[in-house]
Amino acid sequence: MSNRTFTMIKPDAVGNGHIGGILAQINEAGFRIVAMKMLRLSTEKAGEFYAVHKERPFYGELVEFMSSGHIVAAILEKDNAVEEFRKLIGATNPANAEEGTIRKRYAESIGRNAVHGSDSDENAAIEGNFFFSGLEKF
Ligand code: FUP
Repeated sequence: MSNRTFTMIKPDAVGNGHIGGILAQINEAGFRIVAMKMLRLSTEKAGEFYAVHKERPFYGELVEFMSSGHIVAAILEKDNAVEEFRKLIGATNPANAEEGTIRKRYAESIGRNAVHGSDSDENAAIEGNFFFSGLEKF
């Protein structure tokens, strides 16, 4: 069990003005921000990040969406961070997400679903290192 996870606030939520609301909910849930930045991914970099989904039918749309506007990337810390954060964000499809979860509150659809959360400790480390150097983590 690791105490770190990686998240992105996706272009739909950034564009709809929900950075502040989502960060407040993350703070209230007891996560510490280890690293954070706002940036726009190129289609190439978005494709690289989601390479595990390359063969899935939604890959092209996912890459296009994730490079369509700015995102906020962050590394978060809390005991059992990966599992705790996935509980906080709710199901991939907001229609199935529990009341009060970030996706229930802010996501538009399964594709435009407001936030990313790592699905394992191993991926949390890989994804955090994709965006942040050692000098950018506190
Ligand atoms: P999650 O771990 O909850 O982010 O979900 P997945 O890893 O299964 O999917 C990664 C991203 O692909 C989702 F955030 C949104 C997108 N996706 C779709 O657009 N359509 C789908 O049917 C499934 C996922």
